[in-house]
Amino acid sequence: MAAPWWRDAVFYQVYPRSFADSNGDGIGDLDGVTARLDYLVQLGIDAIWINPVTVSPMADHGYDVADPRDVDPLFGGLAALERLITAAHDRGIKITMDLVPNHTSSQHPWFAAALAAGPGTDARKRYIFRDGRGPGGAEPPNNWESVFGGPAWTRVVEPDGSPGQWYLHLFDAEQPDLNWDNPEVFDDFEKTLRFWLERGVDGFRIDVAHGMAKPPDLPDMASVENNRMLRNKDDDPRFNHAGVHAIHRDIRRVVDDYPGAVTIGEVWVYDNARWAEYLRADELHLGFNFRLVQARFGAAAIRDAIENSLAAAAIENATPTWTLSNHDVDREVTRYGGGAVGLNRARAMAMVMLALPGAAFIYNGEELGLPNVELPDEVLQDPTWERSGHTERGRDGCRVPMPWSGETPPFGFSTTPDTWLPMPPQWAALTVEKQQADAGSTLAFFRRALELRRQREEFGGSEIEWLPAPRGALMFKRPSGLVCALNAGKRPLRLPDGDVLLASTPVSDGHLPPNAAAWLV
Ligand code: ISL
Ligand code: CA
Repeated sequence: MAAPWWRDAVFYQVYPRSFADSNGDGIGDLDGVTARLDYLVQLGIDAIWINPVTVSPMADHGYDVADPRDVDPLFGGLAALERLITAAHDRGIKITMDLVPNHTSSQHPWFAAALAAGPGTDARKRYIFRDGRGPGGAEPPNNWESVFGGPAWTRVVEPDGSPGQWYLHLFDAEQPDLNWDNPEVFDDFEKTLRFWLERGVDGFRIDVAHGMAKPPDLPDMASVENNRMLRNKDDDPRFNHAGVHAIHRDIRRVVDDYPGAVTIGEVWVYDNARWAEYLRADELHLGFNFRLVQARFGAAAIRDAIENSLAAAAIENATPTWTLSNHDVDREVTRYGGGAVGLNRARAMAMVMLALPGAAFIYNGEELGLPNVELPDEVLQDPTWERSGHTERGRDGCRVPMPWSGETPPFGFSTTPDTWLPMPPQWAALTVEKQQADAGSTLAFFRRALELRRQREEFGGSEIEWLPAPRGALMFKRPSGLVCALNAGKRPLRLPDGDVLLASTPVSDGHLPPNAAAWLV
C-alpha cells in the first residue's frame, strides 16, 4: 500500500481572518485565500489547515460554533469554501478544516433550547449543567478554572426568573462544553464530519482533542494555579479523561469511509505514553506534538524535544508532526529573542523542523519571518484579556494580518486601512512583494527549503541518527543521507565534509555561524 499523502506533508495553517481580505471589510476571508493560492503553490506546500470558518458569533474567532455545517458569511459563506476547495484541488493542494467537538457557541440552537427548557430536561443533557454548591447553590459546582481565566462555570437564570443551574465552559462563557455521554452529541458530530467530507474536504484538525470526555463526578482540580495555556499538567481532571478514546474510535470509523482523509488532533498531553494512546491505529492519524514549540533555543532543549516527539510517535508507529508556531502562541522570531537574532534562530529552526521525518506545519507569516506585534490595550480581542482581569494579553499579537505589498498598512491585505487588528508600519520591509524580489529573504529561503525537501531523495527514511556534535550544537542524519546541523552555541561550528545544500545564514570557510542551521549531503 502506498504511504498516505500526509505522512511527509507540509501543512500551511491559514488563520482566515488574517490571510487576505477580498471584500474590503478589514477581515480576511475564503475568497481572499482562493485569490492567493498561487502564492502557496510557489511556496511549495501540500495542504492547508484552515482555522474554523463555520457559523460563529466570533467570541473566540470561530472556536465558538453556532452552526457546524455552514460557513459564516463573514468568511464568504458555503459557496466561498466550495470555490476554495475546487481551486486548491486544481492545484494539487489539500484542504483540511478545523472542527470543534468539545464545545459549541452559546448561540447554538441547542444551547438556547437548553436554557429555555430548564433543569432536568433532555435539552440540558446535551451540555454539562449542574446545581451549584453552598447555600442556594450560589457557588460553582467545582473549582475548575477556564483556560482563558476565571471560573469554568457560569450561572444561568431559569425560565421562571430564579437564579439557576451552572454550566461548564473550559474556555469562554460563550463556549459551553458539550456532554459527550449523550449519544446525540456524537450523532450530530458524525453528520458534521460527513457533511464536509462529502464536499471534498481532505481531513480535519480536531480542536482540544483531549478534552471531550469529563470524569463523571467532576472532581476538583488539585491546584488552580498554573492552569493557563502551555502549562497544564497531565493530572488535570479537565483534560485527557480515558473516555475520550472511545470518541476518537467513533470518529475514526466515520472518517475511514473516506479514503485519504486525515485527522489531526490538538493533543496537549505531555506524557509520551498517554499522548501516544491518541495515535493508536483506530484513533487519530496525526497528533500535534508541542514540545518543539515549548523548547527554548538551546541544543539540549531542542534535542530533548525532538527525541521525545519521535519516541512518543514510535510507541504507536505513528507519523511524527512538527510545529514551531500557531495562532495560540507567540511567534518564534519573538520567542527566540526577537530582532535579527530571533529571525536567524527562527530560520535555523525551520530547517531543523523540515529536516525531520514526518509532517510539518507552517503558520501563515512564518515564511515571512513575522514577529509578534505589541498591540495597544484598546485593540485586544482575545477573550483571555478580559477573563484574566487584564493580566494576560492573550494571543492577538501572533494573529496580525499578513503584509502582501506596498509601503503602508494595510499592505495589500485589504482595501481598508481599518483592519481587524492594526498592522505595524515597520512591516513595509517584510511584505511578500519585497521578499519575492530579494533572493536573500526569509520567503526565498522557505521556498528553497521546501523545494529541496520535496525534491531531494536524501530526505527519505523515517528515522534519524544523532551525530556527535560539540557543546551548543546538534547534528543528525536521515538514513537516505541528509545531514542537518544546528549551531545554537556561541562559536562558529565546523561542518562535517559534504556539500552544503542550504544554510540559514551563509557558511564561510566550512564554518556555520551561531544561530544558524545547514543541510549537507
Ligand atoms: O491547556 C490547554 C489544554 O490542556 C489549552 O492549551 C488548550 O488545549 C488550547 O487552548 C486549545 O486551543 C484551541 O481551542 C481553543 C481556541 O481558543 C484555540 O485557538 C484553539 O487552538 C478553544 O476552542
Ligand atoms: Ca473580508
